[in-house]
Amino acid sequence: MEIPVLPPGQRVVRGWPVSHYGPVPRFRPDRWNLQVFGATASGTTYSWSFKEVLELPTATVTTDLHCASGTSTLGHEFYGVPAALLLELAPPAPEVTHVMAWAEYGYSANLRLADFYGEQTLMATHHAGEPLTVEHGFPLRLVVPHLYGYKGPKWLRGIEYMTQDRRGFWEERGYHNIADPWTGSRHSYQEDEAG
Ligand SMILES: Nc1nc2c(c(=O)[nH]1)N[C@H]1C(S)=C(S)[C@@H](COP(=O)(O)O)O[C@H]1N2
Ligand SMILES: [Mo]
Repeated sequence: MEIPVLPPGQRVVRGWPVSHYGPVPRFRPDRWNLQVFGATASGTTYSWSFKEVLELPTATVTTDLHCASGTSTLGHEFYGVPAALLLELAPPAPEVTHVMAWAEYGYSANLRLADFYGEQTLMATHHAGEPLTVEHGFPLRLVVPHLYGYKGPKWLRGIEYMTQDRRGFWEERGYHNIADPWTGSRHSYQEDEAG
């Protein structure tokens, strides 16, 4: 058996427990869209129906997931639309430095543009060959493998291009603005530490 390499302070839990704040939203295909808004290069807002999202080019990413509370789940195979592709389809203005990923009910997570652009960052529609379950984010979930789980909104609905940083849901509630698990950057009070 392969011994997993875990970020500091993490322990493996079996399977794939569900964890999030608040209720699970109901998917209404007729009302659902994915929007890219804020500082787009063209000044316009972009919008895709779920059917249109399913027609976009896809990639597969296999990754472990690390929750900032200290649990990790291993070997997830996600399939969906690379974030880098969205940046091509809806180019950001040159001044854009960060994005806010928005989910149903106002959940949000801010990311540096470079983290969103990361080659593993994916807007997943499928997990292990099956559509995501609603508890794990159906119809669309952001997966940012190199950051703690709170940077990956389930029930993703929008990407806002920002010309300066602004804190998202957990980042406003004591969690680290960058959320790098490999440096154990869990809490906002760690932000003034070197590195
Ligand atoms: N919309 C939404 N997305 C969310 C959260 C949330 O509360 N709301 N929690 C995040 C956190 S802290 C983690 S660890 C993962 C958990 O994902 P899972 O339930 O699929 O294991 O979802 C992330 N995405
Ligand atoms: Mo988490």
